Amino acid sequence: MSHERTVIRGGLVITAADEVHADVLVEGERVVALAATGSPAAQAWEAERVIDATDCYVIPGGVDAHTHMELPFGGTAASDTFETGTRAAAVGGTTTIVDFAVQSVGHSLREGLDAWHAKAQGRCAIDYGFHMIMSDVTEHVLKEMDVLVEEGVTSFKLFMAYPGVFYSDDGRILRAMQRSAANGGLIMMHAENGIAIDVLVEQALAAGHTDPRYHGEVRRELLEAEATHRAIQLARVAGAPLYVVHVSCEQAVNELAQARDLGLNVFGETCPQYLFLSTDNLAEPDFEGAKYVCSTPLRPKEHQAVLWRALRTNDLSVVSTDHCPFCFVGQKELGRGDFSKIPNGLPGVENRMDLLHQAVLDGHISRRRWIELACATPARMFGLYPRKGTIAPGSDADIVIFDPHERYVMSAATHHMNVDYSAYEGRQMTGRARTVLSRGTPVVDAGRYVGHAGHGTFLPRSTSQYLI
Ligand code: DUC
Ligand code: ZN
Ligand code: ZN
Repeated sequence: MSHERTVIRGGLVITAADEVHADVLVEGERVVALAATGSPAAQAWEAERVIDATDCYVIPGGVDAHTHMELPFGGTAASDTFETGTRAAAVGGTTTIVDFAVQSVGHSLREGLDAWHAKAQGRCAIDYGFHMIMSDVTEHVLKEMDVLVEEGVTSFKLFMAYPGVFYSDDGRILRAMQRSAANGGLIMMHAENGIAIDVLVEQALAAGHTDPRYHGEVRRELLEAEATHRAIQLARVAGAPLYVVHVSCEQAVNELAQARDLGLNVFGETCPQYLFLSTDNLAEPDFEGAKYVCSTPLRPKEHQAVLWRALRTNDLSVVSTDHCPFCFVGQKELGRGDFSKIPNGLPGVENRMDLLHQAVLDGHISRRRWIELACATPARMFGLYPRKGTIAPGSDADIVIFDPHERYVMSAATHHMNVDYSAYEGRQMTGRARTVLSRGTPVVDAGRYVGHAGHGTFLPRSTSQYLI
């Protein structure tokens, strides 16, 4: 292993805990020391590589705990591979993803996990871990959960939506929660009542309501709130913690807030699309709304203020992307004339850190909360802290030199994600990653990708550190 030294001089180091003007010393793949800029200790450091971070922030690399590279869905597959998706993540200042391996119905967790290892190995630009999607909770699968926890796949996603595909009924959910209560795994829940939604889909199509905006109408807020409530009660019965993914609306936030007020270990995640986009986008004419079809769906913009408040009060504690891109041409178009055939998902892995910085500028969250939501808490929640999610002696040198003044316009013409549109096309941004280190190696320099496929390694994770 290389013991090359890098020193990052003159920046404002921001972690979830502190903001300090400090220089950072990196040796090989790790951070070894921080010292006040200009102090004798910092001045004495010598290094092969010196990075000038004057007027910049020095922040931990982003941890995106919810991505779906190459996910097979709706007869097609997400358009970013592990190679293109992790490259885009790096350019956007994210140095760790936790993606979802998928168990198919009738197959074991092992088969699903092996398949996802094969897709990712040797292809990633940054480090990656896996959660496991469970689509078929049998006695054998419950036993496999214990083995996966031992292997560092310590979180499991269940779906109350998508009957016939990923769906688990309440009995299967309860069994998986009981198992996770015993083995330390964390259950992640897609909380929407898919059985009821499918009735509304059928009725909408029969009434001739085929446009993308009906996707938002049938996936009712109440059906997200109801499923969130039910998931919380099942977790209580099982004595298990619960992490609810992609929370989109006020009614679901209220369920989480109530549970947390009772002191339950229930956590919520939201995503930039629910904070910055709305049903106005889903209603865009000429089928353009299909670009914004994801589940849970976008909501009327009144919900955004509720989500921001919940991010401040910690009723929501993580922002990840649910990155699941499908090209407009040839993929989203599968649903022309039938919104239920539009593949569900939005691109965003490249945009999250910058959008949340925009939220700092807009006064929604503080700089430290930005880092907490995007780096530290996801690392803790999924057993990666303090290796990831902070800048401290002993941590991996996953570091972003972030220029908070640089202006640019988000656009599909310039982004690195393998998708033919941007959900944020034309948005004026202030602040972006200038240099990105992944375990001490530059993967982005002057905003340009300089890494390589295969640099990223698989991260076996410990169990959730949510209680810490
Ligand atoms: N939601 C999406 O939008 N895409 C993939 C899976 C999901 O739950
Ligand atoms: Zn989901
Ligand atoms: Zn997802």
